Amino acid sequence: RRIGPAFRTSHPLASGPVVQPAPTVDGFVETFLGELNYGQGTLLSQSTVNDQYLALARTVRRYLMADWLETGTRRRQTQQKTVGYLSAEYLLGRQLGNNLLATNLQDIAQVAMERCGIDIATLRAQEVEPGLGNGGLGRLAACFVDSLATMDVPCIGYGIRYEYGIFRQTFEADRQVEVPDSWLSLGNPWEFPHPERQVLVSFGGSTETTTDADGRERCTWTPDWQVIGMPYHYMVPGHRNGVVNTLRLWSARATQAFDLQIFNSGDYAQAVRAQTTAENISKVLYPEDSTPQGKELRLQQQYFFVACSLHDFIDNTLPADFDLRRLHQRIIFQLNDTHPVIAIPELMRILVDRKGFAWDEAWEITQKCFAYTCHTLLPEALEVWSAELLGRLLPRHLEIIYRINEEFLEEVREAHPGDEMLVRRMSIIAEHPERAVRMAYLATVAASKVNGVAELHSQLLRDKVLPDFSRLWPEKFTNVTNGVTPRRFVRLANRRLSDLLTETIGDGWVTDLDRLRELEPYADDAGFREQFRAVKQANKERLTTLLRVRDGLELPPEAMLDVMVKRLHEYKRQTLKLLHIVSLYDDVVSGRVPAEQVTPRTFVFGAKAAPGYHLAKEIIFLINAVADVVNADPAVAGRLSVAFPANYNVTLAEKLIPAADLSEQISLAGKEASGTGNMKFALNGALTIGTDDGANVEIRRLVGDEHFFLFGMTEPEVEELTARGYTPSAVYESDPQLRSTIDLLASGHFTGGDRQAVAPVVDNLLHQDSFMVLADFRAYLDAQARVDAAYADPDAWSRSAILNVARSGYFSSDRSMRDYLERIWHA
Ligand code: B1H
Repeated sequence: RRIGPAFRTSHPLASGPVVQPAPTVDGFVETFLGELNYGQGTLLSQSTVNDQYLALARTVRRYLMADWLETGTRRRQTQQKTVGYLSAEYLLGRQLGNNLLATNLQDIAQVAMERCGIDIATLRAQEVEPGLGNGGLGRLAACFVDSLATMDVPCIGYGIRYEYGIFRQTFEADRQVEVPDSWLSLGNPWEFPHPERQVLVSFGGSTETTTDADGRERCTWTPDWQVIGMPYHYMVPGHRNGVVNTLRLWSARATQAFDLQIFNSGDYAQAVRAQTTAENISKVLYPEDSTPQGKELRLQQQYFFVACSLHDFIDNTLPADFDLRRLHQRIIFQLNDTHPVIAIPELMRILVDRKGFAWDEAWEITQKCFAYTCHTLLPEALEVWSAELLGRLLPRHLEIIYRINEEFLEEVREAHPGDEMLVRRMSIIAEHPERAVRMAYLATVAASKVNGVAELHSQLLRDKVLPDFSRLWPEKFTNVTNGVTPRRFVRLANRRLSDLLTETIGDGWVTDLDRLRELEPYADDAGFREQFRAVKQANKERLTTLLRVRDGLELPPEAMLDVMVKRLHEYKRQTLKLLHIVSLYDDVVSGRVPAEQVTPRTFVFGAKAAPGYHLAKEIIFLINAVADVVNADPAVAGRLSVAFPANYNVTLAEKLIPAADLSEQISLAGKEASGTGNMKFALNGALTIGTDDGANVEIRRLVGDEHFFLFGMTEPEVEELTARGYTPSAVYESDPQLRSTIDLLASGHFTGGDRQAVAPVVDNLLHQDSFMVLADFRAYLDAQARVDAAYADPDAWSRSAILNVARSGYFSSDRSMRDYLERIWHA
């Protein structure tokens, strides 16, 4: 073993305390200048903004290092059960601000930078956020590791260090254009490469089964190519508690053997190309949210990071003599959706082929070591890998999956003799349209627990997605409603609100969000409401300034800020929002409603579309086209404006959410597993207009019906309409306002007369409308009218907004972690 402490002596300095810089302005300045001089090799007078940013980041890192090392030592000593969070995505957001907050160095750093003649805001803006995720699922993983560190729960977050994260979105002629996100190009001060902890991962080849002298069958897998996994460690600091956990992200490197083979054949250029093939594995994040593409490279990514992680924990983290029969006492691997599910046959392979366990014993251990979180209800989002591909890439794993399935189906036959239909339905292996592995079924069979991410979702998961499984093993299924970290999404993103909260109820809420309840009485305090409104107004002004500088948008700072930010997906129904805007505009330009009667509103969209999702890209185009015309039309000037800042990401979310008055959560009921943006808005004092879907259900129950604008069909109503047969054109015919709205869109009014340009979206709405936008249009407009009426009374609105904040403490990811600990991890 190349790893392990090289220095195991009892030398007095061997494990001595780490020298930490003093948490004073002087100490900070000295460390910062040291980092500039010795780390960046420059002088303050010569340094660039990037030099200064890197030196500042490395300064903050120094304040975390002692705690990181101490946490590591403590974890090794106490041997507590660890959460191994397996996730293909971590959407971390910028690190500098978060780490300054965690170390309580915000003020010191600011003064220290001033003393050096530097505006710290400029340095903050220099950081490119690590966008190693697509949307909610990746951000959830980031919130969870934050909470676990804050709660001092041992956790290793395992994932992939993509060289390119989610693409940067730009607009050209109103259409989305993707630009590679080269987030590492200016240096990454937050990561620690550990080449000594690298791991070999095998692919391809064939297997052979032989029988030992003692009659035991043994399988050997002879792979035909390998890559090296090199870990990069990231600090995950708890909030001011001296705890720093680790995020371990894997990067793929070519092996020398791999190059040499080809190199020896004399083709140098081919040898170098082969290196690229290996390193492609961690090159880029697949930008598909909700609809995974069955691409070979993606399966390589999945196996790559999972194989590295299991090996890392079993062979490099546990003591060398550890008895693996007790593995479940030291680790629970939480599977973040199906993306890491190949870890299940991998652990079986390790136990049976490498460690010599009997199958049954290995299976018993494996079942106790995994739990599975499902994040979707969309059938197209449930990953399925063709047996051909899986067998070609991971022949041994496919054999193991077949055996797991055989034994599982025996169990089904025993429980339900004679029901071969049931056996076929539950099989991990689908036979049509081709033989393929249903990863969600594999996860469900192997896992000790299966959870959905909001109450409604967990119910539908049991009833609609995995009904046979939930009948067979009712106790296996549970719910853990998602949550968000109040550190990043309130304390950091909304400093003004945070200060007001802390002045009013103390600062305990940052790590105990239920304390926000203490705010309730202040909803009736006119003075407090005034202060609360001033916070919102200041946040709006900050946003208006940002969008002016960042996107050249000119927005009125006084209007109601109506925000819909999330991935672009038909089921989320950005088109419903668009129809609302067009109908308001139509009312005015057609003269039906005088402009003065329209509540001034600024509509803000933020959304990336998967590059191959054509209809989603057409919707983006149409939103931009409508924005251009509405913003330029004097008929609605000062009343309606539409902003679609490009490249919505965590950084922009932190600016947008605190400024919002109205949060749009308008998915078709039964489609959004949870949503987490909905929670962030409520916690920042926006009111929600939403359907009865995902976590909206719980938000509404907690904040109260009177403080939530509910509309639209319920999930059973959607089912019923589907069964009856839904005809969107009939809805169009029957509602004059809808007709007028769609006709205006279709006329080419927003596209310089080009009717062709709007046809993809309009035709789809009229003739397909898979997510029933037209069916909910009337209810949505009525609800929006209620929003206008409510907004007209600022005191009543502020009261509702304050109650939204006060009653949303439940949506802290700290609470989610407590639920996982209690219901699933028992750690
Ligand atoms: C969610 C995904 C997802 N559900 C496939 N599923 C992906 C699926 O790269 N892929 O192939 C990526 C992501 N993401 C979201 O998870 C849900 O839609 C939200 O409702 C939920 O709030 C979030 C966190 O649970």
